[in-house]
Amino acid sequence: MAKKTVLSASTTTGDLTLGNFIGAIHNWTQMQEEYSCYYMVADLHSLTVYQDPKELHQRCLSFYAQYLACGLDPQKNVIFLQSHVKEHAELCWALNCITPMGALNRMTQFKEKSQKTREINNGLYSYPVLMAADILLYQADLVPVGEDQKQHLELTRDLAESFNNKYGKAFKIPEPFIGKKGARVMSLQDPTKKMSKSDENPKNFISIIDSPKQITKKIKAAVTDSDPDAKIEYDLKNKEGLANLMTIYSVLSGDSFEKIEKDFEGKMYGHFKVALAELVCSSFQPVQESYAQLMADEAHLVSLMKANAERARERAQITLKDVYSKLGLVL
Ligand code: ATP
Ligand code: LTN
Repeated sequence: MAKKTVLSASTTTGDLTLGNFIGAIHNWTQMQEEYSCYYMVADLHSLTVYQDPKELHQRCLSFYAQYLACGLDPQKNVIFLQSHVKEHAELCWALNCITPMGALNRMTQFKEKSQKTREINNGLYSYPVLMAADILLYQADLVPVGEDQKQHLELTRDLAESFNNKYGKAFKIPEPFIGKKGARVMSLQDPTKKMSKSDENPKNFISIIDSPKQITKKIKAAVTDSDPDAKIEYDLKNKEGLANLMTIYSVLSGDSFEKIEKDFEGKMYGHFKVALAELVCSSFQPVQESYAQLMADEAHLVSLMKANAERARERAQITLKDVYSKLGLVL
């Protein structure tokens, strides 16, 4: 039987965080053995918020290297930059023309992001349509994402069904794949808010390329609660800061919450934080070593990008041709 197809992506804003790693990339690396995977650097999506051109250029290279450093294999998977496959923008336009404005008005990420931005552009508004194009171009069966992307996935499914009903079946209906643990890693300073790589305050997130010193400092300063006993217990309602740190510990170590509670019985928050910092640093050490090596050979990185983009385009062109033909355009 043919392997199922997986597609996922991250936008080129900031550097990948511990939240992206646990909520997304960790699952991506596990899926690459079993599925036919497309992992994309969503550089076009990042343009919805102003990016300094020089910084963006550098960040695209850096992001590609961060994907590979996290263990994604460019021979086993297709790992590419969105802007290298022009079919994304073309399918996005076709989908824009069947997207009800009302559906976009309901997108919570747009509502949140537009509150933070002074100039709201059309790209930010139609961002979920480009995301739908990313997924549908490759006929993805599964889309591994964090919880924040669930609503965008639902829109993708609605658009695919709507097109299939109007013009004939062109798209597979994708399913979201949301991990059981760590699908929503929270900010270190405000555990009611999602950890986000574009956060203005770097104390809120840990980047996968932060130095061990920075990682330790940020974890030690993470907000917990005022329990006088500082008991290590998983209590999402009353101890959300600690629950977040325990979730990170659990995903990275593979230990259950019960085991963590037992191992840290009688210990205080400070002790747990030191152990967590050591675990995060040791998990990121091989990633950081590999990242440094990859960034030292830009020509090699670019040649990998180009070869992978060619493979992505081969698949994307098939879907786009079919869509254009179903729409009645002259091929
Ligand atoms: P930005 O701050 O620019 O919105 P982000 O940190 O939210 O960035 P994205 O590029 O939007 O990251 O997301 C990449 C992937 O990581 C997506 O699958 C998303 O669901 C997942 N993800 C993002 N933040 C978290 C988080 N805090 N916890 C778990 N998964 C996350
Ligand atoms: N919008 C996503 C990034 C993204 C994506 C995709 C995720 C762009 N295209 C396709 C999955 C599939 C986000 O995480 N902000």
